[in-house]
Amino acid sequence: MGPKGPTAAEAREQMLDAYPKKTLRKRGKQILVNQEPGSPAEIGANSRTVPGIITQRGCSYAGCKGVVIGPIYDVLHITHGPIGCGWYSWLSRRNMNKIRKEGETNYLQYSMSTDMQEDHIVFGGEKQLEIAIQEAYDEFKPKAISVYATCPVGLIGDDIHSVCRKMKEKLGINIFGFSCEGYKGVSQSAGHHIANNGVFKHMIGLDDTPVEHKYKINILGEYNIGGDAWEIDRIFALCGIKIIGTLSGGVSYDDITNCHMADLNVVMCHRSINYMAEMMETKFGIPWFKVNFIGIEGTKKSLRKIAEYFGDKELVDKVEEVIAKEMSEVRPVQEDVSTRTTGKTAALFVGGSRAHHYQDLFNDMGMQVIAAGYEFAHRDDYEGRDVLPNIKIDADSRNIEELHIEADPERYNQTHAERKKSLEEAGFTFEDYEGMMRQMAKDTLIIDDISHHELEKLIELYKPDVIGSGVKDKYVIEKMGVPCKQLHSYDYGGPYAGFKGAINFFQEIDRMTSSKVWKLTRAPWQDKDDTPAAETPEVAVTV
Ligand code: CFM
Repeated sequence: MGPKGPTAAEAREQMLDAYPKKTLRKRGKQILVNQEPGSPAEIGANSRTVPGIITQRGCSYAGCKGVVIGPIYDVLHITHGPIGCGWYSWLSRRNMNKIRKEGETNYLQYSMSTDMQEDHIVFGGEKQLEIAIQEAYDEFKPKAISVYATCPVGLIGDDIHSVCRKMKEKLGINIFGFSCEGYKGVSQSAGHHIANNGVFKHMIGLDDTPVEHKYKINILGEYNIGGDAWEIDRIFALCGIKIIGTLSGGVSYDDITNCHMADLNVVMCHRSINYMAEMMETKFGIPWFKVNFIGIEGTKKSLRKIAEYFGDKELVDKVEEVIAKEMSEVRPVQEDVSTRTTGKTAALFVGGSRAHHYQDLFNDMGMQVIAAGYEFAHRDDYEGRDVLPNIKIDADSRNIEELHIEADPERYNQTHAERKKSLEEAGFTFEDYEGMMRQMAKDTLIIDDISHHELEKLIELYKPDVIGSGVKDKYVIEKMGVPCKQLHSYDYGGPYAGFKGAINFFQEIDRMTSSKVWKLTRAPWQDKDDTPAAETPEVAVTV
């Protein structure tokens, strides 16, 4: 059963119809009708946004400081730039954290900035940065300080890296900088790559203390939004698997410096951290594969794959026991909710991985995703990693450093590499991301970097029962009478990962899509006579 309304091809036509020729050609490559899921078409992803069409994208600084490194709670993060960049990246993403051991520090509630003024822009801001690092050190005595360049820093040419090196030597703590000027690349995705490079160069591998545990893993690309990482921690603790580091949700500096001691990396958000997975494998021989803990089917599959990787019967049995126990709580909720949600429709436009991951959760409740797209993902996140060799490198991507990594002569773990080889021979897959399009049904719409015009058209044509998106369009969507679930911040809710998270999500989506309120609301322009009153009524104003 397909959605009510025009065919996907007709809807695509109508979305493109309003555009001038050049925009139409460009957007035409970014709006596709999904073909047979086994053979995804080429999508024009990771290209520059057409100015003026209202994108949801963020900047490179947001991807670096805001997304990947900012959540490390005991590194002191200093934004080198005007105050606005620091302000807007201050706790606006719900990467939650709590102190886990006594004596630990959490700096996440602070926003540190060099507060650049006009004279710093004119005469240079390096001195100001040096003063800021000294002041921060004197006040907090942190283990490490990271510095982030904003647009003006790149424009005037402040050398943040030499200031960091100088202060590192002077203060004797780890201090490093990121050239993540907002304008680099076409979106926050560039900032992810810059962050991965910096974490790898300045933190990974600094602490070789062995970790005694039979099953040691890292979770890469999980940022603990709304407490997701805590739910994943809970499940792994039940299974008896040790997580050394979750990069970078609720993670400490020490966890990161020691996380190369893991036997396996599992990747949640492929977009933001695939670089790290690859670099860790090349240098330390740690194999990786993709997982998804959003959705009960995804969670079960991911847990089973991890158990299979270790290959111990004891672990395989334990994982099955945990799944059975958890499912006894999830199943009744799923069954109840599904009686109301089955057959309903959703559309998802989020970031670089959630527009895919959340399809699992909607499928768990019998809902159909009729249209989906990322804001800033690349072709591999849509079409699968096998297209990687065919992706053209353009000027915007060339801007970002590719680190040349080699196997560490002493620390490369041959045993892991051999285990990987033998498992592969038995049909086990590593480095495996199939992308969004293979999972979506034929004739659904795939829309990259959706514009407000296209989103409005989509609502007008299909009126999905719910849309998963972000704050930039939440209220536009709701004014059109469709409930919107923010899938970046979770609207103050969550967790949605794992088993308990699925229960939360089922209940919330059920409430949102079953509520009658959406049918009762009317936007002013929907009323026939919505012309403004001829006279403004007098209002008494008391001062
Ligand atoms: Fe990865 Fe993310 Fe996402 Fe992302 Fe993000 Fe985010 Fe996201 Mo908002 S790292 S790509 S840059 S899963 S902040 S936790 S929700 S856009 S889909």
